[in-house]
Amino acid sequence: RNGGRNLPYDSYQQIEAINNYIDYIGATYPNVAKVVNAANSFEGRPIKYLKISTTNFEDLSKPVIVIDGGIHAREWISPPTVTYAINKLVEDVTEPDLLNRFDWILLPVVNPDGYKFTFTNSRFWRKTRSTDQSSLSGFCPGVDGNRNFDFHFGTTGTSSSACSDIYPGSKAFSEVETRVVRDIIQENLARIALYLTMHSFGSMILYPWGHNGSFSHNAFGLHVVAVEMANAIDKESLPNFPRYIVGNSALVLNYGASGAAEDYAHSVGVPLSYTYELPGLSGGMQGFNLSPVHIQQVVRETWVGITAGARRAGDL
Ligand code: ING
Ligand code: ZN
Repeated sequence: RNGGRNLPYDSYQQIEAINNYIDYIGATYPNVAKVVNAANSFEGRPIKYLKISTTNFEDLSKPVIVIDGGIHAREWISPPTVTYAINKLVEDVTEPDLLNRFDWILLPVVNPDGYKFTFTNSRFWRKTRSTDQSSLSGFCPGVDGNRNFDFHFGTTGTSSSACSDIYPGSKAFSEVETRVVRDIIQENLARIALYLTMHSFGSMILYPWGHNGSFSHNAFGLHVVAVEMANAIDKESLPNFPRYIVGNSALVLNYGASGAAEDYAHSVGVPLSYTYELPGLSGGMQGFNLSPVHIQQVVRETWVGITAGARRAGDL
């Protein structure tokens, strides 16, 4: 499609189109965008992200903002919120201060194998597609990427059955897909001001500690910035969209979950670390099937939330 030039926002985005778009951006805007082919997924698909920087990541005083999406395969509204952020930072630059003040790392699809599988085989697949976890895993492939991080691994909100949707894996970072996120965080740790991981659904902005509902040393800052992001989104939102709820992950969801990306990033020192639960507009599995007519609205209002968080993180 157009040499990768345009991604649709009136239908869901295929993995091949997202990868072509990332390559197109890197080739067309080499002064601000660098493609990183971080690794190949379990099934051999590239896991690609963009480093967006006016100084080629050489000004070590700039804060870094990291946003990932698509760690859970069926949450289709997540990747377009990240590709739209790429568009707003590189192509349709209406807020140049955001490009100048920060370096950005944008990873639209952490789990390309699972994402592909939801288009070709099984719409509500959540996990990765790896099969090397245990003897059982040949029958039940896949690991929950958002239980696979190394923080209180395998303690709460997980299942030791490989067939479960919340199977955390045989050990922390068993999955190449989560290792890519880990390495991004580790390589930029000193400078990451804000980490966002995009999920659906529920219209929530969640912060650590997700494993047990306790509050971190930075709970006040986490809460204040979350409220500001939610307020910014709600100002752009529509009457038929629910208002965003903000709070500690385990308290808001009413379940704790260990090994989540949000907790890992915060535990290693990222001061502001959040899970976005994007809008679903219906309950049950249909919440993952947000009608494509709503993609435009969600990506636009989510970008407003991201910009509010970025500006506040840059001021702290
Ligand atoms: N929700 C997250 C999940 O992995 C979450 C919620 C986030 C729990 C952070 C704990 C910590 O279950 C979705 N939709 O995946
Ligand atoms: Zn999720």
